[in-house]
Amino acid sequence: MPTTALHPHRLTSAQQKFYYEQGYLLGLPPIYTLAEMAALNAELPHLLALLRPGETTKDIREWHETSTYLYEICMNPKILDLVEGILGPNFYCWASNFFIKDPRSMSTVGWHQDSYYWPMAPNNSVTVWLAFDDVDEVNGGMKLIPGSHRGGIIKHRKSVETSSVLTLELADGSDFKADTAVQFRLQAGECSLHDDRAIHGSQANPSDRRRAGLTIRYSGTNVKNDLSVNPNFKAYLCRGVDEFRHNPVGTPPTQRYGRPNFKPVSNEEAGKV
Ligand SMILES: O=C(O)CCC(=O)C(=O)O
Repeated sequence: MPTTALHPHRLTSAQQKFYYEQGYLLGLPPIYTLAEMAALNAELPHLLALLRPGETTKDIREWHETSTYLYEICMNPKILDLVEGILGPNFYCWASNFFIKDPRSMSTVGWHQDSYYWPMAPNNSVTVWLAFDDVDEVNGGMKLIPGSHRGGIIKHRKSVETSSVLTLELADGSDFKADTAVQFRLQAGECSLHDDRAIHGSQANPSDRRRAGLTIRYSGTNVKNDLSVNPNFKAYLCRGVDEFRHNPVGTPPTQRYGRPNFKPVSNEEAGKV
């Protein structure tokens, strides 16, 4: 029996080749059944209840460090099998955050490359975008420019699209061609993978359906965070060994829902870009 039949989340060589060439992967087997996803969604209000006045779901960053609810998702063996297919045997998890667009939300995500925001080197990180809802072009699903991860890191400019939840973005036409984008479509419980250099973004959600996804970031153990920019960075080894020991190691959470007592800092928030 082929290995993939026993372990459907282990990537085939064709999937790996596609990812390395295109910078993303879709069409993966579900991580959670619809019933499991419904249970996870039913728990989400407990996490949202921890937001403080003035905060939004975008402020749920790195709460996997203090919530077993999120930590267990980040360490789901099915997700780790997918990531191992890209990063190899030794990798860690270091970030998680929600991108939630409520029904009729005009909020967008401007075109960007994740690695422009991250004080990390080298570029060897994968994002898992786990759908909490069915996601498509109608409710503002993500779009990505295939192959754009091979074009280098481009200087971002201040967002002109004020609806964007990001303050920096790339310009359609001069930096890349938006009409070459692939539309991501996922059912709740499914996920996509993308490279940290791939150009991606998303439109508003004019529909009456929520569009929620959890992004989880994984890096090869060779990737080092710059603590002078992001001092509270913690690596949680997912698979293999950390033969480089570049980063502080995190302690797994013990409570179901909790929030860290720090805010992560990106290059942009530190005024480095
Ligand atoms: O959810 C979105 O629309 C964008 C997500 C994103 O920018 C990311 O995963 O880095």
